[in-house]
Amino acid sequence: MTIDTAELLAIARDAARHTGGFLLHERPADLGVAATKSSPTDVVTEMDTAAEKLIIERIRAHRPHDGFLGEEGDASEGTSGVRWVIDPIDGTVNYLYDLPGWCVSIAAETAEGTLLGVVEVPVVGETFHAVRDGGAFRNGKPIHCRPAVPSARALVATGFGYTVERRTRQAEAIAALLPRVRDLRRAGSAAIDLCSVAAGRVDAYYERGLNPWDVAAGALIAREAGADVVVDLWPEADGSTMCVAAPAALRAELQTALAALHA
Ligand code: LIP
Repeated sequence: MTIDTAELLAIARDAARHTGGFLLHERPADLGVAATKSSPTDVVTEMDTAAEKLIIERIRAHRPHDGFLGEEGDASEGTSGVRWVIDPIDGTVNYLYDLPGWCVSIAAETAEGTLLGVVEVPVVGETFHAVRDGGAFRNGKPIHCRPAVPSARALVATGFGYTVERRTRQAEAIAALLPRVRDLRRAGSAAIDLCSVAAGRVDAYYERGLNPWDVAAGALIAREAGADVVVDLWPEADGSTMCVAAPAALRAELQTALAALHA
């Protein structure tokens, strides 16, 4: 079946823009926690659920035979060969606290992998997108990752899990890493962190325990911006893997350092 990538990108951008506007302008002043997942701090709000429903409705209106995988539980096999991977709010805790670091992340994948990705950051009015082999863009302008620097000069983004066990290990690793890099940043959204690598706003990003919807769009955008991105490193018994994104030479150096720190 021939896939019209331009059509899919237009649908993804429309859904991300529309949902981003809904989340930005309709956020209840008294927004609270509607449910929790892997721990008491792994939260879901009513807006996460509403946004995922909105995205799927908007896409399905154009693409009734596609499949879906959403963070908030929407999962359906399609018959078209296209599956949409959706994080309706990446950076949910930031959204809950009315901090700016949240986004809508939408990717379309086929049997060959991720075909396109859109990351909409409404509070700052930025839309990142990429199509496989088509480059990466912010608000329609090409973006590229920074040239590789030695890790001692690298500004490194990372994130933390929600369980005490994982956070204890992550704290030990980051305590050892901090003196060996320029500095660290913790934005609270994997998709935004990956887009920051793509736009040259950080030199590198790593995090263990991400879900497919956290990385689907951002990993393609970072790759299309010239970064090396690995998302399935060092699988552990809990099913978690490590994601590392950076220009090739720095990615290799950072990966070696993280391995030595048992991150
Ligand atoms: C978030 C990730 C972030 C991670 C947070 C959280 P969510 O996803 O994007 O990188 O550090 O703990 O998992 O839960 O906001 O969709």
